[in-house]
Amino acid sequence: MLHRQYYVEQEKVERLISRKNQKSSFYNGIYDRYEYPVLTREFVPVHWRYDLDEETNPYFMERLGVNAVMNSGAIYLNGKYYLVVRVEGNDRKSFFAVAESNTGIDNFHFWDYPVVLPDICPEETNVYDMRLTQHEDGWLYGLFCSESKDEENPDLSAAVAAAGIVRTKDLKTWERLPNLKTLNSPQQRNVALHPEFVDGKYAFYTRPMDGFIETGSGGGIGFGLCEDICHAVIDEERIISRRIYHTLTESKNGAGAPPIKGKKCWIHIAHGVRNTAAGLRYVLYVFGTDLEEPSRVIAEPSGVFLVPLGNERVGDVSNVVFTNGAVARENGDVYIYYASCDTRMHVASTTVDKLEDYLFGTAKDPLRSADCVRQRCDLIRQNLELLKR
Ligand code: BGC
Ligand code: BMA
Repeated sequence: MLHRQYYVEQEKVERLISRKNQKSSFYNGIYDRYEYPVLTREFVPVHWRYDLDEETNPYFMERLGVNAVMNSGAIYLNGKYYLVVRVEGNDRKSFFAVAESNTGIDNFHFWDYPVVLPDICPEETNVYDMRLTQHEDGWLYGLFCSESKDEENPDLSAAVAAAGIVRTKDLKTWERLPNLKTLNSPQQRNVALHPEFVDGKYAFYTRPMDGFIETGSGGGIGFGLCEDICHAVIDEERIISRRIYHTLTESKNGAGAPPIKGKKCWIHIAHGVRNTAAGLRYVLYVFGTDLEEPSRVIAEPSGVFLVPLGNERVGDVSNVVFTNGAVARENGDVYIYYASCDTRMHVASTTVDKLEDYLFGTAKDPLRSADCVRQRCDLIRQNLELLKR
C-alpha cells in the first residue's frame, strides 16, 4: 500500500516546481539574477528518496537521501531547456540526472530516472560536472570528471581526476568513449569540448594539473587538438587563460560551459580560485577569444564577473560559485546556470550583446594597486566632469 505521507511530500515538490521565478532587485547592468534557485535538493522526486510502501517503510523514512544538486551542464533542444545536473547522494557519490523546463528560469523538473552511463571503468568512484557540447559533427557530447582512488599513493585521500567523454543524440541513450589522454598532464578536471572543428580537429579546453587538488605547474586553462574523439589523445596543451599572482585566478582556474559564439568573439565563462583564511574562494570570470582562432585571447576584462551573494554563500562548501553550463538562444538571450556552495542551482540571464560590451568595454586588470587607483581616478574625473555639465 502506498504510504499516505507520500502525497504530502510530493505536493511540496510540485509546489516548488510550479513556483514562478522572477528577476531579483540585483543590478549591475551586465546580467540579471533571480529571486529563487532553479533547482535544490527539495526538487528531487519523492520516489527517488523514499520507499513508498507502507509495509516496508512504516515511518516513511527517507532511505536514499539526496544531499545536493549542483554543477549542471545545460543545453537548449527542440524548444526546451535541459540541465544535466550533478546530483549528490547522502553517500557523497554524484551521478547525473536530466531536468527540463520550458522557460529556463523556473519549472525545472527531473525525468523519471537519472542518467545511467555505461559502466566501463571499474576503478571509477565518482563522476561530476558535465559540460554539454552540441558539436558540428552531429553528436551531443558530455565531458565530465571521472574520479578514482590513486592506488599507488599510500595517502587514503589520494585520487586521480580524468576527463570522461560520453555522447548522445537525445540525452537518453549515452555512448561512453575512452577517457581523454593528455600526454603532458597526469590529471585533468574541468575539460570542455569546443563546438566546432578547429583545423579539422576536435578542440578541447583542458586544465592541466600535477595533483588532484593542486594545479602545481599547470598554468591555467589549456587548449589542445585531437583528430579522433573515439580515442582522444592530446599531445600538446597550450595555456590560453593564465593563473596570475594576486588576481582571482591565483590558485587555479578552469573552463565553465563550452564557449558561446558571439559576433566579435567566442565568449568564455570560466571560474577562478584564490586561497583565503576561509579556504578556497571560487568566483566566475569571463574572457573572449578570436572567432577564427579560438585559442587566442582578445578580451580580458578585469576582475570578477559573478560572486556568491547573500544566501548563495551558505552551503556545503561555502564561498563557491561554479558554472559548467549556459544556453545561448538564437535571439541572443543567454542563460548562465551556476551552482552556489556545491549545494543548489541558480540562473543569471543576459544577452550576447551585453556580454560582448562587457568583454570589450571593461578595462584590463593593471595588476598593481597603484595602477588600479589611477584607473579608478580616471573614471571618477571623467564622471565628475560629465556631472558638472
Ligand atoms: C569533489 C569535487 C571537488 C574536487 C576537488 C572531489 O572529490 O567531488 O566537488 O571539486 O574533489 O576538491
Ligand atoms: C572543484 C570543482 C567542483 C566544485 C568545486 C568547489 O574542483 O570541480 O566540483 O564545485 O571544486 O568545491
